[in-house]
Amino acid sequence: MNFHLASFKAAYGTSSQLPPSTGPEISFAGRSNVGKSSLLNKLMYRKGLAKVSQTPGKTATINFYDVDGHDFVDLPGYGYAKVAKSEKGRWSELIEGYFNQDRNFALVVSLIDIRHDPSALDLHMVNFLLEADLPFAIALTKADKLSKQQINKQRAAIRKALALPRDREIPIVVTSSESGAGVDELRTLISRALAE
Ligand SMILES: Nc1nc2c(ncn2[C@@H]2O[C@H](COP(=O)(O)OP(=O)(O)OP(=O)(O)O)[C@@H](O)[C@H]2O)c(=O)[nH]1
Ligand SMILES: [Mg+2]
Repeated sequence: MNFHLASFKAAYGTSSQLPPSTGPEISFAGRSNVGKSSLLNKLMYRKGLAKVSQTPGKTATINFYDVDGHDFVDLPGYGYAKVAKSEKGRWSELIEGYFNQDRNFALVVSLIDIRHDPSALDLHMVNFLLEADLPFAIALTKADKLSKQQINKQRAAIRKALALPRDREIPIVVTSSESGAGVDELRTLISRALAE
């Protein structure tokens, strides 16, 4: 699979506008500002294809990208406290609306900031993915901000907090969109998920 072959496809503001899956798709979920759009750009070898911002809440629509014939889906971030209540409702409608559809989920990449313990919403997301029995992987983001020792400590702490079941192999990838760490590993996971 050639991740260089990437282009923007479409943006949707409500889940009812979403077209049915055209094939197996790869989705990126995580709290606002965790680094979803940055990681997508890194995966696609593109600097500004997905819009990145220091201000949380940059991605306010569901954005579809075509990567070598496969849909990659950048979801709006959850849990941004400063967003107006009406916007929060619209966002959760978008995220829940997306996941509640009968879509062809090949892999959900659930992003969690490696510097912090998972938030209640992160736990909610992971529990939903487990209960819905969707294929997913955890990407721990912003690893460039920690030392090697801190990375190992946080990876273990987050794994414990997520209480992942032993009978399902949920990959946890340590990533950085700054250094590119873990990005190839994630490409391999994605390619494999799409080949299944
Ligand atoms: N140091 C460092 N900063 C990062 C990394 N990934 C993202 N950032 C920064 O974190 C901020 C948010 O990144 P985005 O990629 O826009 O995050 P997002 O999850 O798409 O945010 P929303 O669209 O608001 O949900 C930006 O300032 C990025 O430059 C990383 O791996 N390392
Ligand atoms: Mg974004």
